[in-house]
Amino acid sequence: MSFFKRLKNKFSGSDENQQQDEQLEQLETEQNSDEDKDKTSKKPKKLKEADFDEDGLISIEDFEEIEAQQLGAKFKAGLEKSRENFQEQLNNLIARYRKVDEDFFEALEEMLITADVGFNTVMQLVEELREEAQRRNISETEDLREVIVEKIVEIYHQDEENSEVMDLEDGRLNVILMVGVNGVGKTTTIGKLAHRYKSEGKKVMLAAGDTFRAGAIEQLKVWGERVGVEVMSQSEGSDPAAVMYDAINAAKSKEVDILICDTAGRLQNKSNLMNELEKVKRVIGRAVPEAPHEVLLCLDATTGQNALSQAKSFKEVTNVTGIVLTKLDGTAKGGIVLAIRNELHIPVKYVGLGEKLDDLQPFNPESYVYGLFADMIEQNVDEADEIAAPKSEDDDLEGNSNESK
Ligand SMILES: Nc1nc2c(ncn2[C@@H]2O[C@H](COP(=O)(O)OP(=O)(O)O)[C@@H](O)[C@H]2O)c(=O)[nH]1
Ligand SMILES: [Mg+2]
Repeated sequence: MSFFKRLKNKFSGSDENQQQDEQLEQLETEQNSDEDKDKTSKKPKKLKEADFDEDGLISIEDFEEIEAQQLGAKFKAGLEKSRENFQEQLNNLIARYRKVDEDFFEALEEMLITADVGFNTVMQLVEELREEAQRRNISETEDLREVIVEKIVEIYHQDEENSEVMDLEDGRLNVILMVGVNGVGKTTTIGKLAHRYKSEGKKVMLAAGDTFRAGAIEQLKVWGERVGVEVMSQSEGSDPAAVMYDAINAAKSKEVDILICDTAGRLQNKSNLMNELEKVKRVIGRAVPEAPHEVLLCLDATTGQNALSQAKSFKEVTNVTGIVLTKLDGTAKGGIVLAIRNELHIPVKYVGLGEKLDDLQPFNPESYVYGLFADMIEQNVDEADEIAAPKSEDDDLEGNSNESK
């Protein structure tokens, strides 16, 4: 099965499912004007009575299938701006340079750099494309589409030591420290994470460690109420390390599974930030060995290369274990994900795809490239299928231009 076909089946459902669903829908809604049935707005697999066992449960396979499709839909919606940009640019390139040559590769490099993919990553990616094109004897740019997308995933996987998986374990107090400059989305992300872990059945607590910015404590409390988790706080201006200390003790005595700590985002003065973060980490580490288990750096995708330099600064002052890339929905330059991964060697653990509670999703390179190229992937697969099995055109051959009998 081709790479595109595998992605399409995984994230948007196989055509077999789709056809069954469409038949079902038609039966349900009688005759309906189906002219404007939008191919791009596929819904996740629908369950039928036969999919449930006698206990009313669905199989793990069905569950995973639905989950993948929901994830595909989320990434597709969140990356809409980037997708429009990427697909349009790539289509233009392919139309302009029909033959695979140096001019094409140079234009492709330029396009990817403009999309925030990052210089070194672009050089590596395009170099590998050159080799692959030569090895597979690809001479038409049209035939490079799939290779380009496949290479993006491959490049992402190269950095093996970096895993997207969170270091969270059952049976212990897990501590997550959220860091990043003002306005990148730390507090919002904490709310979304709390919602996610709580709905997974975990006992979650939040610590209002941003005691510096006016309103920050209140903002976290609002999230706590919305999600239904407890927030430990002290008054504005108090020592964040003291907030953490109290929060950890409370978390221990209440047998909390996951404690998520908010922090202030001052980067203007690096040595201050370093001292503050160091102290916070020390206090946490003393109370819970090995903690914080995760130090997540929040970066705002819409700030482009600026996000990269923020990451470099934070990496200098604290041991960042993962990135949360927020506001991917707000940028057309979704290539920043690749730059972060390849130039900083820190895994992207979550991405923010919108402002709703469930718009924070675990990062995964395949759902990412699906979101980035979904229409192109679907169109490509459909065309390949048509070539493999042309539709019966008997009606047309017989000159029947309409269905009237
Ligand atoms: N569109 C969008 N907005 C986001 C996302 N994450 C955060 N925001 C917004 O970014 C703004 C700043 O967020 P906040 O959590 O206060 O940032 P903090 O200063 O780092 O704590 C808020 O208006 C959030 O709604 C996201 O993934 N998508
Ligand atoms: Mg905040």
